[in-house]
Formats: sequence, structure tokens, C-alpha cells
Amino acid sequence: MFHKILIANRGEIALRIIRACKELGIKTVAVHSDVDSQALHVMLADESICIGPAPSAKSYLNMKAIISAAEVTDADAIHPGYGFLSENAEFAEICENCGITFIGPTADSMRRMGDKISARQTVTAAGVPILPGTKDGVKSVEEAVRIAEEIGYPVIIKATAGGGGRGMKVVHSPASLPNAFAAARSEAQAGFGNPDVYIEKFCERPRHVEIQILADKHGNVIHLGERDCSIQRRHQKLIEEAPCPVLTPELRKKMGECAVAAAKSVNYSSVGTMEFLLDQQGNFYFMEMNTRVQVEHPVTEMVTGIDIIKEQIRSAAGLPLRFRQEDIKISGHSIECRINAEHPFKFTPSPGKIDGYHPPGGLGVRVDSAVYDQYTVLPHYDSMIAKLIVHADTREEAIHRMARALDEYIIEGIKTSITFHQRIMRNKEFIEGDVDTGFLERINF
Ligand code: MV4
Repeated sequence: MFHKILIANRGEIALRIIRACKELGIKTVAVHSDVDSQALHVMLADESICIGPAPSAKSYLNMKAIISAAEVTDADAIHPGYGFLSENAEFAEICENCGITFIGPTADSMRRMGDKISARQTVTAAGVPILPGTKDGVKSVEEAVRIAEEIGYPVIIKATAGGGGRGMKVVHSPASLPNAFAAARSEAQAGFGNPDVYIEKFCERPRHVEIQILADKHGNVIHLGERDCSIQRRHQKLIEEAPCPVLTPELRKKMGECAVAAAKSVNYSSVGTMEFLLDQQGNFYFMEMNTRVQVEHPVTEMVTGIDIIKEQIRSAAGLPLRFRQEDIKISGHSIECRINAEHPFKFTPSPGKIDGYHPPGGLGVRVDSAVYDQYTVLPHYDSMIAKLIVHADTREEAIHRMARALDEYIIEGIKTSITFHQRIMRNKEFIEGDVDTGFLERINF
């Protein structure tokens, strides 16, 4: 097992990783920017080290500074958390070349899943369903027109190097294809430094259902069931739950087996997530793989009882999986609300000093957060300040528990999305589980 882990991240996920390390008896090193010296992850780690000025590009994304910090503190592994360097294959490679274990998959698995065309080809070969679309990148408008005609409208143009919904264009008719094609290419170039795009059939009103994967370095891969992440706004997830309210045991088994096959096809080790779209008819299609631990991993922890971060660390240390697929039992229902420092209905950022803080508690309530009373939420970083997670026997009880916990949560001095979530917990369609990825765009607050 590792002796000391450097956490190359901040906020609640840095804290989450420190907690897992403490329980495993592993020493921790926090890294922080100039403006983060008062952050909780700095206070709770065994050691801390400043890695640069406020902008992420100069601190939390600064590979040289992070590797140096690991070297001077004699850390034998780096946990990247989510965001920042977590899906950077070059960083994973640099860590390994410096004799530091990168707690994540290999650079090769990351690259094969990071390129969306290569991911589509790889998982198809493993028997996983994908939406009809191009096998290779689409180079010209003429080719795009021909392919769209073949697939049938509506189609969606996506960046090969993209992901998470950035740089996508939905096209409903041939007339709007040329402009959308050109726009998608230039956005892909500007956003990812690669203009390549591909075309897929556009699936209307899908649910976003993802499967949590757990894999070791000995070829063992299992899944921990699914999460439904359909409640999102502009590709920012706001509420996640497990299990998915509409998945049958048969469909769960089929999707799980596909997710495991897809992971095995890239020799995946570590934790990861297969994203699928589930259409109104109950068909599912692979979208992309996230080769990191995700923000919403706690809902899976709550329904499986498995500490995903601890298992990820064990896997990185070369230990074999401690569970077989048959050992995984889903019990009860869990919901997570992401609490952001923002205007609850305008979704504009609201950084500043927290002046009055009281988190909720009680049976089945978990708060993953790195804020405290009198803490200043900084404008430089992501606006998510807490994740409120509940667990109960049934979905209905989980919704009531969440509503109760949200009512208890006091955060003064800044605006937060607590009021938004209170509204959703009382929304008829949400209560009935009748949601899809367009839900938030349709409802009027
Ligand atoms: C799609 C889709 C419909 N059809 N692909 C968004 C995130 C990325 N992982 C894939 N995403 C989507 N891909 C096809 N062929 C719908 C989404 C999607 C979405 C699209 C528009 C607006 C909001 C969305 C929310 C979730 C998923």
C-alpha cells in the first residue's frame, strides 16, 4: 500500500480523498494555490504545499509544480480527483516516468476512451450498442450531408476530442447542416485544438444513465449499478440518483454487462463510468467513458455500501478486487443535490463570504463539502460548494428526506441553489420519475 498520497485537487473531492487515505492509514499532502491557504483540504491534510497563483492554469493544472511537490514531500502516488488533470494522459505518463503512481487508469486507456471516434469503434467491437453514425471523422460538408441523409434527421454533430456535451450541434434539416458543420468544426478547434467531428443520429428526450465501473490491475472488472443523471442544465448535472427509477433488473444486467465489456476492451483498471443514453423505448446506447472518479459517486456508495475512493486507491496499489459481481447488492435509494454558490434560478455565480452556516444531519443524510462558517467562496474556481446526499429505503422516502435536509441547510451571506432543489423536490414530474435531459429547459420556476 502507498505510504503517502498527494492530492492534486481542491474542494470537497480533495477532502473526500483525504478521508479515505486517513482510514487506510496513508499520509496525505494537499496542494493549493495562493488564494486557497484557508481551504479545508489544506487544514485536514498531514502536509500542504503551495503550487502557484490563483488561476488554475498556474496551480491546479501546473504539472511541473505538482510533480515537484510530490518529489519534495516524498509522495509515492498522486490522486487527481475529478476535473483539472484527472483525464490528462500526458500527466498520467509523467507521473509514472517519475516513479509516482497515478491513481487512475493507464495513459493508453485514457487516450483510447478520450478520442470519441476511437471509443465508439472500440466498444462496438466489444458488442456494445451505439447510435447509428459515422465510423470515422467527417471531413467535408458534402460527406456530412450524405451521411445525415443516410442516418435520417435529426442528427447531432460532436467533436472527436470533446465530451461532456461541449461543442455539440443538433441539426434538424439539411438546410441547417452546412452552418452547423462549420460551427462545430471551428468550436472543436478552439475548444480542444482538434477540428475533427463525427455525426450521430440524435436521440430525442433521452435519460442520461451511467454505469459505475470498478477494475483492478489483474483484469477483473465489475460494475456497481447505475446512476440517473438526467437533471442537468447546459451539461451541468444538478441532481443525480441511484438506482435509475425506470430501469428493470433485466436492463440493469444488460447495461452492466455492456459497461464491463467496454471497460475490458481497453484493459481498464481503476474506477470509471460508462455513460449511456436511454431512449423512451428502453433502448440504450454508449455515449462516452469518463476515466476518473465522478462528482456523483456518493449515490452509488450509498446504495452499495462500497467506498469507491478506497477501492480506487487499493486498485492503484495493485491489490485485486475484493468483490465479485455476485457480491454487489443495490439496497434502497439515494439522491444527490449539488449545492452551488449561485443565484438559484438565474444560475449566475455568487461567490463571497459565508456568514452563518449550519449543515443538515440525521439518519441517512450525508454532506460532502469543504466550506465552513466565515469561509470565502472564491470566484476563481467551480461554484459547487457542497453535495447533499440522502439514502432511504425507497425513492419516495429519499425525496422526503432530501426535502427535509434542504430545509435544514442554512448557508448565509451568499446565494445558493438550495431554493432551486427545494422546488424540484416538490415537482410532480420529478416525484413521478418522469424526467429526461430536457426536463429543466421545459419547466417554469
Ligand atoms: C447525445 C444526445 C442525443 N443524441 N447524442 C450530452 C453529453 C454527452 N456525453 C452526450 N450528450 C448527448 N449526446 C445523441 N446522439 C443527447 C445528449 C445530451 C444532451 C443534449 C442536448 C442537451 C442536453 C443534453 C443533456 C444530456 C445529454
